[in-house]
Amino acid sequence: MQNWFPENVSTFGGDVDAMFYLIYYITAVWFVLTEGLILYFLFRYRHRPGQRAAYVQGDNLKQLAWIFVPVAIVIVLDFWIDIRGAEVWAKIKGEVPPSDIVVRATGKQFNWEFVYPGPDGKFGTPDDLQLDNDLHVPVGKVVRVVLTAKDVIHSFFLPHFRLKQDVVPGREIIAWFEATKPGNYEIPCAELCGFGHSGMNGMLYVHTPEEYEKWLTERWSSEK
Ligand SMILES: [Cu+2]
Repeated sequence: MQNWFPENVSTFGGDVDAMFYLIYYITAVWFVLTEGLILYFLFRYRHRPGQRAAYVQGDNLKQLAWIFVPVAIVIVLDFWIDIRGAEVWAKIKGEVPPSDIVVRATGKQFNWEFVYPGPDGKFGTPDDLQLDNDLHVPVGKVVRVVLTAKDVIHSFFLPHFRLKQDVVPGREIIAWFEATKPGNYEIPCAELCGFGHSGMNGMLYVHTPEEYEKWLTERWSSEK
């Protein structure tokens, strides 16, 4: 199953993947168990000449157990998934860790606008830098993304980071991630947002600390 996912390069990606595996294995075992039982009963109680079928109303406790025991097992398995899922949710969505970098990301038909606050660390000042579809971050740092949309609902998706967050006009939603490996990773829009939706695809450049410093220096010395 490992190969079904894109490579995980975020600090919390492993926790999200663990949830996928948990649900996958629980449903796989349950599927084999129930389908196996159906096949067994089909064979065991198949038609034989001269044998009459039993008339079962299912109204006594012994027969009702066939419903209630599986229901109880399913509820226990559900709670298992819920409890594990709540831990992962709290880690990713509950508390945003102190951030090293803050970027504003705005979804619009049909691209991502990324705004950096610049050396003064404040948005809305002349040293802000806006890039279309390109997001540059260093590896091993907590990046806080302030998400909003200009027109319709979009969805900020970092498949390699197991991060997906709806982006809603009129709201500012905080997301965060920390990259574990330098490289280039896609930022598709994961919410059908119009005829150009499929082409709405940004690129996340995860740099080594030295590369990132170099990028910062080049950006703010040449353009400002
Ligand atoms: Cu979109």
